[in-house]
Amino acid sequence: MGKQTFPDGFLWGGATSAYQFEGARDEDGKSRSIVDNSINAHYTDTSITSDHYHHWREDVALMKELGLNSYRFSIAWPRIIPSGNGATNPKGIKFYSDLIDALLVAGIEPVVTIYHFDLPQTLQDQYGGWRSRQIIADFDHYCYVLYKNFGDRVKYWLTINEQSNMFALPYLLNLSGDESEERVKFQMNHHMMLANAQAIIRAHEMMPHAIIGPAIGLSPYYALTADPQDVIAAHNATVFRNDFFTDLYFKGTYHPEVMNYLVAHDLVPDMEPNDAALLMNPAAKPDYLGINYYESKTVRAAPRDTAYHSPAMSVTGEDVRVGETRPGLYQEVANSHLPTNEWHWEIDPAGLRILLHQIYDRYGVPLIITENGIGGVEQLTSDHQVHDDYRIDFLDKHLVELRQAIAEGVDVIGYEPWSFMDLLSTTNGFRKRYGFVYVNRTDEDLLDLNRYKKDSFYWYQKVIETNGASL
Ligand code: BGP
Repeated sequence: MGKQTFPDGFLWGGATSAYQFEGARDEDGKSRSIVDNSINAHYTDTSITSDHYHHWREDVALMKELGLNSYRFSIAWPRIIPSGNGATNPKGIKFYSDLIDALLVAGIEPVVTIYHFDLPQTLQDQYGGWRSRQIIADFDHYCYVLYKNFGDRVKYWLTINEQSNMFALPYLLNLSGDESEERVKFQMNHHMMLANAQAIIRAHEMMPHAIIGPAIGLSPYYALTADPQDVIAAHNATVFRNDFFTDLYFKGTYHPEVMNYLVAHDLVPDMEPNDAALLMNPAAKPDYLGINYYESKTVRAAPRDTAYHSPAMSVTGEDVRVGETRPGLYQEVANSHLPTNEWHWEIDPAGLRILLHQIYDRYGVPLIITENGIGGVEQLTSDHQVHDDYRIDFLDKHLVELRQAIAEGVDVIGYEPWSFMDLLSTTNGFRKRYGFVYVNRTDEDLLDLNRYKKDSFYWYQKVIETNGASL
């Protein structure tokens, strides 16, 4: 590999998720998910979004024109098994089966997320969703259905999206974010870890050639100053926000510092005798790790008497964002060295390289960037163009750092920026756009849903064509 390019066979892609992109919320037998029911208070709902469900052929043609050789999308559990744990929906199976076939014909490798926040509401109603151990068997059955129907054609699988960020967006789990729910969150997390392990074991059994692992939202944590107390705070945040999750994935064990904290605060989840064996089963070890990277985080020491604050982002469509405080451990603060986007997310391309080194040093497994991108308010010109130079600048700088990390020895197999096409932002609706392709609609008005290529489309096309040499 020359310094100027990426490895041969590098996966160049783009990402989306079902509830943000498909629409057809109530069509062809699909039931509602918890996110369908929780995301509609402050901007448009999930009923139509980008209407990919009805435009998928055109969308795949655009992917091909862009030059993608891979595409990350998620499957909606309530479209495949509307009751959550009963009969499969043939129309749901057919939709994804046709999509996968069309992708393969176009030379695009599907990278399939099994779970991207959209738990069937029926399971939430029946037994509290992830609060209950019953979810593990139901998730296993859902995975079985996916592997049986698509395993012959899909090689790359992602189990659960952003397990760690579900702590940051408690509404995604029907939680309020209060400290009183800390125990529930750790219990849900335990169930997700078991479900993840089971999903990987089953994948390895049913699809020996598959590559499977979770996709997690991660940030490197910086100390605000060289005060050793701040440095310890950065260590603590790294342990609680990153290592805790990734250790459970790759080592099958609770990080000792987190476990001590859980014991001291009476937060240890209920566990059963076989749980440890399942988590540590060698067949449950992920083949790779998907990393969603948007920004780094900076922390300082938080005295014990500081108030607890969950890392909640308010889902109001407004620019509200409050960092996390864990008393005695760390407190998130702004980093004055970094510019921000319109929603105060800090822009830090070098942070990607730092993070990749941290994770690769710790686990030594192949990595894939499953999300990375910048959202903004955009204007379609009268001649149907979108001049998104800020996106080109953001992605260019992140790809340069990614290329550098690879040159320094980190094994990164692909890049799936968020998002291939405009879709419903989880926290800001259609006002915040992420795509290479503009979708002509707003939160208030569906307009014609036409697709228009942005400037970044042509820029990314060139990057892919030259395997990164144009950067
Ligand atoms: C990640 C999610 C995506 C997407 C992205 C952008 O956390 O996995 O689903 O939403 O963030 O965030 P937002 O839509 O809130 O701007």
